[in-house]
Amino acid sequence: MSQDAFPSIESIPFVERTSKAALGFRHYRPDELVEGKPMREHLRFAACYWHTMRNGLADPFGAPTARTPWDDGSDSIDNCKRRAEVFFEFLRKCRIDFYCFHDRDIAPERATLAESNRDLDVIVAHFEALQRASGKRLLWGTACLFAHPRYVSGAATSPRIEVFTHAAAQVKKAIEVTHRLGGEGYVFWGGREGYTTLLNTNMKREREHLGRFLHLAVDFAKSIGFKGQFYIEPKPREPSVHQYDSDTAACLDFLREFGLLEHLKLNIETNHATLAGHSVEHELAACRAAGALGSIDANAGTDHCGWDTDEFPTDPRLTTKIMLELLAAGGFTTGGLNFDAKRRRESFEPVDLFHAHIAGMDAFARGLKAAAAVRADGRIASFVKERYASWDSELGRSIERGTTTMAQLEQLALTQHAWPVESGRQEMLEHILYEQI
Ligand code: XUL
Ligand code: CO
Repeated sequence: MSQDAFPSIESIPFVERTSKAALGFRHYRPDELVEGKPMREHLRFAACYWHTMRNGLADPFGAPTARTPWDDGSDSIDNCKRRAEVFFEFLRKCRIDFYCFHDRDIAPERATLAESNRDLDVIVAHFEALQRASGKRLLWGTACLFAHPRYVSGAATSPRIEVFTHAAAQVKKAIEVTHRLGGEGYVFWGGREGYTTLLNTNMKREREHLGRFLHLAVDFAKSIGFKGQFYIEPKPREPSVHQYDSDTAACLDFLREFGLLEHLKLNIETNHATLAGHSVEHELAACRAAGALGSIDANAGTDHCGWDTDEFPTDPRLTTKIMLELLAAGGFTTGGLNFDAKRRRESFEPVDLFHAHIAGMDAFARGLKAAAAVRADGRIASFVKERYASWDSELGRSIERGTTTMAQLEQLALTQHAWPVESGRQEMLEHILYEQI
């Protein structure tokens, strides 16, 4: 296994909060118990292959800046293998237990599907060996159904049946290799499953095709005994102007409409939530209410620009809100915190990969401790409980059960002349919350 891509860095140490060490975890302690469970099991950190190993940090105005001395820039099998080794060295040194990938991140697309599959198998065998040697695990796999020009008008929602067919074959293979690597899940992010103008689009048919495509995947997974969790990842735009999986509500509606809700949970990404005009905690709460909270793509956006900037989530106020929702949902089962995040273009040195992930991991460890403290304190939860206490009455139960009619409510309302509404105390609650961080 490669040991020398980051020669000056050893396994990241655990340091005191006041330490001035350049690299060190100030909050993350994998074995520390929070609410009776080790931090590593609460957080289930994953690094993603596409940003960590394949993102050169180019932007629409400039060339890549990332320094990757281990990478010769070719798509040779040797280069793919070397990259994988460097990635596992990074996972080990940064104490990250899981990872995620797209098929085309780890092995190149060749001239034919058969050749692409053949080379993918060679690389997957290498990943298998690296996993075995390191104990690292695959959180989820996925297929890249958006980069190749054939997917210009969508994959499962392409107007061309040949493109749908190719996408199905690509997903079949991606599920197979995810299964082979013991992946705990498989993600569908819509990519180009949407449209730019209705003038050329049959929306009804495209949505039906997407529903059929997901059923094909579910049936195939069953046929090979893949028991991992399927996820759908909402995002409102980019690359399409309108995406069919635009936010949690749209995804839940889609899954229900096509009979898929029992087969898929959601993978919620912070920056996608903010692009949809929601907070990430809103999206997580919406998933929790539907019993569909699966996994999290951990990142952050910039308020001042409407793009998916995929920044590392370093703000403990953000991570505390996420962890509050996650703890309320009972924590992860198959899911985890996948850093779908890239360094800024100016953070181009290899050591910045460590700075970025450590900052994200420490922010989440801090958020976990703060969320647990908020729950132990109990004031916020009891405020919310008290706020709805009138619904715990006999009348409340009866309305909730559906055994009260509108006419009965009218009778009550005619004799009722006061509405004891109370202050929502938002500022007080925010004060309590931020005190714990
Ligand atoms: C794109 C995005 C993807 C998915 C996996 O915005 O988030 O990387 O997470 O395809
Ligand atoms: Co994502």
